[in-house]
Amino acid sequence: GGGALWSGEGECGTVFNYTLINTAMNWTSAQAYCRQHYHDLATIENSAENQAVTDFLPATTSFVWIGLYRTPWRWSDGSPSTYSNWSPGEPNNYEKVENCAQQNANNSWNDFPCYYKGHFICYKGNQSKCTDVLLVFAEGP
Ligand SMILES: [Ca+2]
Repeated sequence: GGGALWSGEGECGTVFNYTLINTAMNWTSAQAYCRQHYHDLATIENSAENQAVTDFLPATTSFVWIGLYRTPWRWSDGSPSTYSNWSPGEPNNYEKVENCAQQNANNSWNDFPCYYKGHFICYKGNQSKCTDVLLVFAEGP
């Protein structure tokens, strides 16, 4: 006999694909590493993403590199995002050599000399992730 096919779509949501790299590198080397192994240094486009990056930071990490640099300020992956979360008084371009951006453990950003070595956040790009589609086939009488 004929069957009835029922299908339901799964739940979908955005997955933040950030990864903390626990190897200290300067900003340029960090960018090259992320581009080779992931997508790029972290792009942060809104406060939710900013929090997602913060969640990666262990208490022992004073800062991580993110994919923001100048001049003008722009994202390593070319993202047009205008979101920013500078610490009060930043970016101050201290001694005119602070051309890369770090995120502090307090969740805000600071411009900092690119040659400093620090841990960093790579970015795979956000992806929409859905649970499996449920397919149920029921035999009719
Ligand atoms: Ca600064």
